[in-house]
Amino acid sequence: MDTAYLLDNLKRHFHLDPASARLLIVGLGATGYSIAQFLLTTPIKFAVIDSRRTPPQIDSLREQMPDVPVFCGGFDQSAFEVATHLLISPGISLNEKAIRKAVATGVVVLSDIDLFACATDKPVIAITGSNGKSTVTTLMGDMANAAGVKTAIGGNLGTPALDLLQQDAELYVLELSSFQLERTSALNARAATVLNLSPDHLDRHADMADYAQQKQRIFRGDGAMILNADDTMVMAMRESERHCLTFSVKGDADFHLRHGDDDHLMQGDQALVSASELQLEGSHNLANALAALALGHAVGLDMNAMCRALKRYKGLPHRMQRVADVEGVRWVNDSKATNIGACIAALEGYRRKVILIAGGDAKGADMVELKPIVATKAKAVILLGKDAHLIAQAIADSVPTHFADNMKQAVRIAANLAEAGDSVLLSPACASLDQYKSYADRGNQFAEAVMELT
Ligand code: UMA
Ligand code: ADP
Repeated sequence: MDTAYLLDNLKRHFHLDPASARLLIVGLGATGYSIAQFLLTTPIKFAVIDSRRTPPQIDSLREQMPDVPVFCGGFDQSAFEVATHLLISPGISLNEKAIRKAVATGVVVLSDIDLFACATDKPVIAITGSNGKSTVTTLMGDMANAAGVKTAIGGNLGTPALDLLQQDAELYVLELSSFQLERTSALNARAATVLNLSPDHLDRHADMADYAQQKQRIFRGDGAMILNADDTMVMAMRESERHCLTFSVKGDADFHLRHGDDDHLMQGDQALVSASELQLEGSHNLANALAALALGHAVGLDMNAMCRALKRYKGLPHRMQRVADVEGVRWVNDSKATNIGACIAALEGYRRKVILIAGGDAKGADMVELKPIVATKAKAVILLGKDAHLIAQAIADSVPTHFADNMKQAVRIAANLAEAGDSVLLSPACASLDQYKSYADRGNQFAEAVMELT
């Protein structure tokens, strides 16, 4: 890494003078630890604080960096009082009292993504949206590598952005959450997209307008804006003086679909690839494919190579993943549907009515939005988790509803209801953490319960 380049950028963006700055890393999870490792290679002084008694990375930190001051078990105001800059992990709300107090006294907030942006001059493709981020990020990575550009992918996807710098890539593809964007101001992506917007994380954001505003921060700078022409909230972000490319599965756009017996993905009037050649299911995935093609085009990737990678791309587990066909019933795991938008997209993809397993932590969303699609696409709904009764109230009378205590029971109820030719879809519209370790754990428990039927 070019330290002089980094320090110059940090001075310009954040008035950060390495001689006098005292950084406080707030949070010692994956992000906080990646920041500590990164700062250790610079002359900048820092300390770490975490509200948990034993944060996930505490042992590694104490072993690798014994001289770094660490405060655990609460946000001690005195640690904040000596800080000039706060590097706040995405899992921590900016509304924390200690943070608000520090900000009120002029302490500067920045993120790991800011450090990343200040450290590299390589092009970045940045991807956000309520749904499809991980799919587009991984697909984009495959496409860019297929086009012969050494590419590293990460961010909200899993590998913290700063860890990617070790890969010395020619192009970085970052998946970014609203929490990461909320505290990021120095990123100037070569191409960026907000894939779509539907209610999510409203337990942390004040309202939908605030959530959208944080997502919009991905467009800071002067790179290409890739916009979903089918989403009015996203289109409202368009800046007329910027290079913009649009994508649509419904109408006209720079990257669109030509409908026919076999839909074609198009760039203008040029057919790129037919939908039947793809291994991805559902029209939402055609939108994702068009978005990735537009992003890649904006940074100059070879179109043929991108289309080859698209045809090979199999999708990610726990997203509309076929688990098994048992006695003529198809079981589909869409456990990653952690919000209403993803569940709606899943149901929209079905021609016949399905048996839906849903529920978990609704994260403050108004579940009434599910009612119309459930009424037309579900023949029964099985609900579990913290907000099961809230969802039942929201979809009242639209469809027969059952309650289950756990996934095994939900699968058994579904098996009793299902007839040959039916599909049973786990697409919870909720986060999993009230009952499971993660959405993957929830999906795995679903798959295991289905396997027990065979
Ligand atoms: N926490 C505390 N006290 C602290 C610090 C954290 O209680 O002092 C809690 C948080 O409330 C949260 C958990 O610890 O429940 C993890 O928070 P974190 O900020 O330490 O998270 P990291 O381990 O750094 O992981 C984060 C992203 N996690 C979140 O935004 C919650 C990961 O996205 C991301 O992969 C990682 O950085 C690398 O960039 C995960 C995620 O769930 C997959 N993201 C949400 C989503 O996709 O919906 C936004
Ligand atoms: P994210 O990283 O934004 O959570 P994923 O690619 O992991 O997105 O997909 C999460 C969920 O959203 C899955 O249930 C998937 O089927 C659904 N999904 C994927 N792309 C879209 C899209 N463009 N619109 C709506 N739902 C989508």
